[in-house]
Amino acid sequence: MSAQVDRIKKMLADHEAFLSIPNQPKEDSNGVIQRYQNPIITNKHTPVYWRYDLNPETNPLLMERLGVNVAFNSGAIVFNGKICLAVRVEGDDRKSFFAIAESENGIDNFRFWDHPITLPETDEPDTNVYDMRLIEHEDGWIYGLFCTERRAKGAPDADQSAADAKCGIARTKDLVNWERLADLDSGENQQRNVVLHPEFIDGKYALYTRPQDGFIEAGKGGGIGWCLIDSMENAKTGAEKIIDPKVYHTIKEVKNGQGPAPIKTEEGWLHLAHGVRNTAAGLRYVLYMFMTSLEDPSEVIHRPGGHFMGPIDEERVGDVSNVLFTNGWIKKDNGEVLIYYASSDTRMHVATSTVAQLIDYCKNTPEDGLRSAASVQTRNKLIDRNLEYLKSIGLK
Ligand code: M1P
Repeated sequence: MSAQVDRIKKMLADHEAFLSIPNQPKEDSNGVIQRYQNPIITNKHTPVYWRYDLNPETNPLLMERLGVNVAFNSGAIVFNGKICLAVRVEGDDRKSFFAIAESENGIDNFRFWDHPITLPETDEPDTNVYDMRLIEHEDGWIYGLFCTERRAKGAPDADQSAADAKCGIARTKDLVNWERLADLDSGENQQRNVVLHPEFIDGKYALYTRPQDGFIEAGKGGGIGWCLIDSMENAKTGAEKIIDPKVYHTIKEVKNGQGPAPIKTEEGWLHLAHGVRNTAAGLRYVLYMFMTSLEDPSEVIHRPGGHFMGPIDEERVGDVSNVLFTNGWIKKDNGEVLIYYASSDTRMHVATSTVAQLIDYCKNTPEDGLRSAASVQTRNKLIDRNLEYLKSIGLK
């Protein structure tokens, strides 16, 4: 008995030491964002008492009972002065659930709250829920919009992987007690990456959508959509307007999706999204940005070309390799922006930037010219300006 208690003490102490490791910025930066050395949340950050049965009577060998496979795609919010992430935790049974992890500085020392979120179900139980966006709406609620998947209606017995995907909606005031609302009725069975705009538009709620016919096939969809709805209760989309389409031979040729809710700035709304392209090695997911107008958030005013962040180094490898995905970021009062992103459907990272840097990036990164010749032209303009400048300061 006491030997078991000693082992538990050591496990808890080792875990505490692991959670307390400080996270330092990586040495290099492109001047737009600053990556950090360590992932901020992994499966190993989940509490020991979520995974082990600690009672010697029921687990004399102190073996792990309920493994956690990965911890990734997290929504983000400042709550009671702490940075809180609604982490997508996936057990070894492949079911995802949401759990809040909090940190003082948003860079390290993330700790999970004692229990995962108990998310109420609708009359049609979810098989799997994932990728919650946390949105503090001006109506006073914190909304959690997420994807709910159930086995595809009418799928033949032989096909046990086809899924219908809808936008699930829940709301809370304290991140503990959640009220589940009806799933978004968009007349579609492939609706992922739905995000609520934080402000009313013409007295209505505004949603970023992603209408598709299948996991890959866009069909009549194909891009980030926008629609206004009267209420979040029994929410129903009307006409969806595509505001940011997928485009041939770009970083979003296969599909794209809004990341977190956009950040309001004096010069427009900053948007972070993911774009997907096809490769011989499978799909590649990168992050990209754009800006929309303050007067009309469905009007794109800046469209920087190419990816904002792509998977690098250890980020490239995981359960679904070559993927960066984001559904959370935070603007601090001092203008700093904490960008929460997951790599390869396995772990969470943070990168930092500022509102000023992100606006500069969006305004001054040339648009994708959509042809190799146009790309060379754009690059030559930069080279010529630089050579002239270097000569003027005697360095060429
Ligand atoms: O595996 C990569 C991502 O695939 C899906 O994103 P999308 O719907 O844009 O293709 C989601 O399942 C997401 O969770 C996952 O990270």
